[in-house]
Formats: sequence, C-alpha cells, structure tokens
Amino acid sequence: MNELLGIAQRFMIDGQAVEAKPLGNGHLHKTYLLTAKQGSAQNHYVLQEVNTLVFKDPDALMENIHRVTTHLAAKLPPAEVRRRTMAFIRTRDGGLYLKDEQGKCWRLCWYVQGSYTVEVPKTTRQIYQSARAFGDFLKNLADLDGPPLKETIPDFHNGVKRYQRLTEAIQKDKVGRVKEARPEADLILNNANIFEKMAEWIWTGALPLRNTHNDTKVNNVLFDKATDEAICVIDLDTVMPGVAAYDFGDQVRTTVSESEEDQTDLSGIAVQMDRFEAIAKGYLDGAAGMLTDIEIESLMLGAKMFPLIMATRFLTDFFEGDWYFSTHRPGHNLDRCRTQLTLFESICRNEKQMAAVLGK
Ligand code: GN1
Ligand code: MG
Repeated sequence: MNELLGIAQRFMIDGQAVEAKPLGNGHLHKTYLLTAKQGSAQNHYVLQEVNTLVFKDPDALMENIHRVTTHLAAKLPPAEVRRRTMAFIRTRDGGLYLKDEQGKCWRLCWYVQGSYTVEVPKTTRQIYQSARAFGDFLKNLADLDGPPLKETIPDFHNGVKRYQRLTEAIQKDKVGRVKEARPEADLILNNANIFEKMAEWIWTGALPLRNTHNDTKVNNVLFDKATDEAICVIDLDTVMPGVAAYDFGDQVRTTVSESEEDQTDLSGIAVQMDRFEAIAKGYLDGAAGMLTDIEIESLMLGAKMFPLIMATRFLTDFFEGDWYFSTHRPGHNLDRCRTQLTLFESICRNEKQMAAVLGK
C-alpha cells in the first residue's frame, strides 16, 4: 500500500494519497482505486501498473492513448471530460506515465464518479447502450489527425497467426496438457477458414482499416448508476488500426448470451436473439452512417470470429502454461476456451437469423 501511495504522489494529483485498493476484473494489468484527501474533500483516481510483458512499448502505448483521449475530449463540453472519456494525469515531471526505480510502469487517470461496470449485462437497454458506445467511439475517432496509431500488440486480431501459434503450442506441448483438450483444439483447427476469410477481406482492401477499440468486452464500458446510460469507453490499450467487425464481434461475444466468460456449466450459453437485436441496433445507431455495405455484411463474420479467436487464445495460453491471462484456478483458461466454443457453435446455428437482423 505504501508503495502505491508513494507512486501516486509522483503524479499531479490533487491532495494527499491515503488509500489504494484493487479495482475491476482485468486479466492483464494491476489496477487500483486510489483515494486522495484534499481538505475535507476526497478525490478518486485509477492507478494502474502496466503489464509490460504484454505491452512491450509503453511509450507507443501511452502516446496512442494520449492522442485518442485528447481527441475525444476536444469534442466534449469541458464539464463532461472527466465523465465521458478517460482523463489521464501526468507525472510531476510532465510524463504520460511513470517508470519507477524497479522498471515498473505506472499510469493514473480520473475515476468516473457514479459509474459501474458489468460482466454480464442483465437488460437489453444495457446491451444497446454498450454497443452504441462502441459505435459512437468508432465514429468519434474517424477524424483523428496525424499518422496511423501504433500497433501496441502486433497481429493482435490476426486469427491466422493465432491458430498457427496454437498449432505450435500443440506440437511443443510444453506443460503436457494437450491430452486434456484434444476435442477443443480440433474444433478450432477445423474452423480456421473463418480466420482466413477475415484475413482475405482485409488484405484485398474490401474492409477499410479504421481506428477501432479492439477490446470491446462489455466490462470496458462504464454505465451511469442513475440512468444506466453507457457514458465512457475505457481500456484504450489496443485502440489501433482494425476493422469494425472486430469491435462488433467482441460486443456480440460478451453480451449476446447471459453467461460468464469462465463459467463451468455450459448449458446456459446460447445466443438470445433479443440481445443480438439490441447489439446490432446500438452499434449501427452509433456507427452506421460511416460503414459501407460490405462492412455491415462483415459484422456477422466478426460475430463468428470473436468467440473462436478467444477460444484459440485461451487454449494456447492453457497449453503454454497460463503466462498471459491471469488465472484463479487450475484449468481456468480451458474453462474459458470451452465457454467460447459453446458460444461459437450457438452463433453458427443462429447465423441466418442474425444475418437477417443485420440485413434489415
Ligand atoms: C484481455 O484485460 P482485459 O480483460 O480487458 C485481453 C482481451 C480479451 C480479454 C478476455 C490486451 O482484456 O483481448 O478479449 O482479456 N486484452 C489483451 O477477457 O490481450
Ligand atoms: Mg479491460
């Protein structure tokens, strides 16, 4: 705790840092809710230790985020800036982040008061709101000036590379777990054509590269406690060039079924069409004006691809010994892989109806 308070004090916070406690359910960084006392008032911030095993170039990472957040902030009335976009605070030396004496990287932003997050949305209103927030996000970043955003994780959504990596992990079988998950691995490898199709649409130029979020899991949206409105998109680490189908696909993955990403009971995991309608309407109300017909058609491919690419990544991590995603029990990544494959199969069964919704 003292280490955290000392770190926080090296940023331009208002007041004296007095408390830091763990916040949220991210799989990669260490995140804390920080309280600073200023006279009788309390200020709240989010302090994060960046995972530099995953984000190897923190300068590029924070430069991207700085460009994105200042661009979004310029479109908001000043009073809304700390509520509707992430607002980062510089270090006392003027840096976008702090590298401490042990080489750890830290960053700090304002905490959005009166907000909440969900792992599994309960209502179609929340789902519509969340999808809408990501559609708006895409639109708001369409006029970002300057050079392309840096690729903070190269080939992040390159499904072809992801399944090649899975194949390598199977061959190496570093921790002897391949025998535990043969059917899962086969199901993924038999559907690799989905990754190839997406790659082809991108490589032929059918789908334009835009500034996409690339991690549109529903817990990366803040909702207003009073109104349930989605007010702020968070977790901007992977905002970089991508295709709209990625952002749509990860929204479908995390909201179309009323289930947890890591539940062990697979029986309740299935597409619910009323949820899908809310996602489609929300995303298209936000972004439609700028999407081409082919992009709208590609959204269905994104919906199929995302459970599959996440199944691939969770299974690869399981076979490589769980070094990437934080795990809280043995077999956690395999459980995650299984939920994703169950969802994938349900999406394949419902593909026609889902495409019809998008067609409307
Ligand atoms: C990671 O850290 P978190 O939970 O926001 C991952 C996403 C996955 C997600 C799965 C940079 O995001 O790609 O979809 O876990 N982020 C990165 O829950 O790998
Ligand atoms: Mg997150």
